[in-house]
Amino acid sequence: MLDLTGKNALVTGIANNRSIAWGIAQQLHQAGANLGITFLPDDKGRNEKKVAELVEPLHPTVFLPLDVQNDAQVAQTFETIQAQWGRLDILIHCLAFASKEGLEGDFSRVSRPVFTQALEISAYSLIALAAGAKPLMTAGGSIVTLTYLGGVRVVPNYNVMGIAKAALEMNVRYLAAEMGPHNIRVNAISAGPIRTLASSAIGGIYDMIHHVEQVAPLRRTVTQMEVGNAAAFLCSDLASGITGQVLYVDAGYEIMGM
Ligand code: NAD
Ligand code: IMJ
Repeated sequence: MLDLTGKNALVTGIANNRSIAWGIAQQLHQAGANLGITFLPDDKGRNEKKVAELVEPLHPTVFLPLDVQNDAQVAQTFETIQAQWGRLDILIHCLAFASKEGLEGDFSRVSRPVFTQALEISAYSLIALAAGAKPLMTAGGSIVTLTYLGGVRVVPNYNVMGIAKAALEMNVRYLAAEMGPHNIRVNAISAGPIRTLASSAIGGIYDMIHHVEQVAPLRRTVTQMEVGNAAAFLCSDLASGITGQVLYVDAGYEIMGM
């Protein structure tokens, strides 16, 4: 049985009810985990209000602002967890960002600042959060991040995010090697395309989703809940022998060559 009772789980990346992180948070809650939720703060506090209302039914015992570009907020997150929970068991990294110019046009035109920001937010942040989590995962732990096929194959317009996901997937392997002796497992889920804030803003996304529906072995896309189920599995003792892996939750699309 998938049981996360008594486990403390920190979930990043919830923006709204379409977020993949929202699907993951619901499945972790259903499996009995105690939740901490972070939100990306904005000037008017709108995000905080929206995310607070959304997650209220899951009764999070920690609720914190976290912009991964802000070192003080990263440090504060783990100080609060240390003080409130004493121990962390699960970390969900479910966030990415590239400036729009980095997601269209000729890849070779990507500027240094666009490249640097995409890599910092989407890939470096996993290292920063894993480093903060490590000393709190005193009974072992599980870290899960979200990646996409565009990090290993060329997907139109994914451009700079493809490089960020390639770096993220390699981060998973180096972190898994470092943290394995502490019984901390680090894995990624490579999700197929899902309609979220991050994907709906992309030109041609509906055609790409339609293509997956025609070609993937299951002839459909996947849901946030299916990704959430895979994340709950990876965080549970059922996955105690799995680390450093990229698990495709994509209706089988990745195996197809034609
Ligand atoms: P989303 O827009 O709901 O989530 C992205 C999250 O990133 C938001 O909550 C946003 O607040 C957060 N974020 C951006 N910059 C941040 C920063 N500086 N600090 C902290 N948080 C920040 O979209 P989503 O599709 O749920 O994306 C979640 C993850 O899933 C991303 O890593 C994305 O690459 C990955 N993914 C998405 C798909 C898809 O098709 N939607 C497929 C595969 C992988
Ligand atoms: C993103 C771009 C191009 C093709 C894409 C995507 N496909 C999919 C996505 C086919 C599925 C969504 N995805 C996997 C992402 O990781 C998206 C990341 C992202 C999205 C935005 C949009 C708004 C913005 N910046 C972004 N940064 C990262 O301003």
